[in-house]
Amino acid sequence: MNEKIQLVKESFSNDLNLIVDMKTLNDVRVSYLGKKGKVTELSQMMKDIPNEDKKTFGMLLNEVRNYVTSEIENKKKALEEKALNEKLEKETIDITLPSKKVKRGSKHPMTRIEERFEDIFTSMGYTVYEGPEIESDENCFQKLNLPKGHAARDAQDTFYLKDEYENYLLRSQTSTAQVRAMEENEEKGPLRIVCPGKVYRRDEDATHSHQFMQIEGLVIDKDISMADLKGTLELFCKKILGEKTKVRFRPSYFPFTEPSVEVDVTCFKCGGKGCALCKQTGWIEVLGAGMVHPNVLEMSGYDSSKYQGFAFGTGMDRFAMFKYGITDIRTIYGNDIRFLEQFDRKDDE
Ligand code: 2U9
Repeated sequence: MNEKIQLVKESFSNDLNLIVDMKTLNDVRVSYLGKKGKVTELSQMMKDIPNEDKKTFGMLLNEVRNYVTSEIENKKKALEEKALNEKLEKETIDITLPSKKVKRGSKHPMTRIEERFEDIFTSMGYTVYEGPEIESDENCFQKLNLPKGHAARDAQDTFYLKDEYENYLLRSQTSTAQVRAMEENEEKGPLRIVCPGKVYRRDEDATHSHQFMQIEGLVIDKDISMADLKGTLELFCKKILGEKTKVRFRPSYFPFTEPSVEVDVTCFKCGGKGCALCKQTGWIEVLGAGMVHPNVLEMSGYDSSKYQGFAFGTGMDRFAMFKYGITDIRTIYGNDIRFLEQFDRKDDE
């Protein structure tokens, strides 16, 4: 009987060499340890073994079962390791391959101009203050000394909301944000802010877009005079357009300022000699400004006998057009990537 066990062991040792993959491993396992397997058959013989031999037979049987089980387990582990190594070998990543080119974005010319304006004014102690684009008629016109029916409203015709929102519109100037800042200032004390942002007008041609970018400033304090306005705007023009720039102030009219001025600078193309850009005058208009009208101060709760202010405004698109030589404002908003990329890494600002 014990020889039978020895034969099963030898036969298993030979069959081990047949194992080359999981399928052959399973076949060998079933043929020894399965229901009708050779080791299982040996166990079933136990009942026919004489009692005095049972112990030795049992020991040898256990030994062979353990041997078969552990060899099959070893083979299984070896096969799994081999498969893993083959997989790793196949899936090796070549880290020396050049990567896909990442396309770099570029700053929009309007973002560049806006940041330049903000840098200059914050360096003079101004805070950037922004307001919403949908505004009330009150903030956009009435609080700026433009009551309903005022003739100057025509120049700022915009887009109006309908039905229950008919008192709301797309703001035609960022002065609405300055009005908000004045109303929010509970002490009714000093203010020094610039308000950049989108504004809307019923306008459309090469130099006017239905939507453009404005920046307006407001300074309120005691003892503010036209001299502060002139000094501030002269400094600003020199910083943004170059130290050689000369500035002149012409009388003008705005409902929200009194007196009002328009600000011209010497043409940055010809230096003031006269060319096509400045229409041979040597000067280019760049800003509107004035001393804040007492009515405007009073309507937002300021005591106009104690406080004065100056304000100014300009279209940032106009500056972008000058600075980058853009001839049609519509290209700024066309989002053609070939146009926008031209301004990438321009460090001349
Ligand atoms: C308050 C009081 C006064 C802002 C000002 C201008 C003059 C001006 C235009 C120039 C070209 C805007 O882009 S543009 O159409 N702006 O000329 N803006 S004074 O005056 C204010 C603002 C707010 C409370």
